[in-house]
Amino acid sequence: MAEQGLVGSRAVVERNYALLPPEGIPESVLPEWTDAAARVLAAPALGARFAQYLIALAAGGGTQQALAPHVESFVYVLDGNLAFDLNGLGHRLGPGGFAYLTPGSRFGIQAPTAARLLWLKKAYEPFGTKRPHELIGNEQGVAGESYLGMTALVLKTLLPADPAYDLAMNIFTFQPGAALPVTETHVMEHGLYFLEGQGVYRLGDRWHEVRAGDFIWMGPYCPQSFYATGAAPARYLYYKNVHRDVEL
Ligand code: UGY
Ligand code: MN
Repeated sequence: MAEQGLVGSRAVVERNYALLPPEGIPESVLPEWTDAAARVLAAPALGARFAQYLIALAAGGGTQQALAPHVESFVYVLDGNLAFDLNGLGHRLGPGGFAYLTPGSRFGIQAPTAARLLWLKKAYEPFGTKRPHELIGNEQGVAGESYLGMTALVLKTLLPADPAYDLAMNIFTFQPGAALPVTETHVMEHGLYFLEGQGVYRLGDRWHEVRAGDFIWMGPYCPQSFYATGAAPARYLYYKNVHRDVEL
């Protein structure tokens, strides 16, 4: 989409946040994947303490690999269907399907027809002897809850609120005109993928127009708020590091 011409772009990269519209992110080849166009949305080079990718698979594309022993991962299917093998067991993931992969997991992905997925990886931070379990689900099977009593904001938490897990993956749905009630400023990071709709996002001290397909990285203490505009609900999937004390 070249709507903003040669010198215009909504992309912003600041020390503590980034807004990356999809049209500006070139494809990367990841050697572990075949017939896959990967877009690296977040990486340590940006300031993030995790990596996140948007991967578009052609029919027959996929991967067979193992995570590093200290690395956990989350897979979310945007569209298409995947044959998904996790530590030797076969599953099918359709749109809205997700998987949490424990550190060191072996996994295989194969797309019989074209598919797109989000993939997140981070170093697992252990707490005592508690360890997370792998999980397979679909967001359609997860009940949403109204956020802070506001019925126009619905939050789905895809992973258990259990200190064995050091990350949250949530889907927020805002009815048109709904907004976060405050400007948040917190130590946790976010990797946010805009699934549907549009709105304005406050990042730092500026408001930015955002819409489906955009990615936002928010670093620690990035002031943030959101206001949904347009006629249809706005929905985003976001990562948050949780359940761990500050390391000194
Ligand atoms: O969970 C959160 O921190 C969430 N309310 N933040 C956000 O949507 N930017
Ligand atoms: Mn937040």
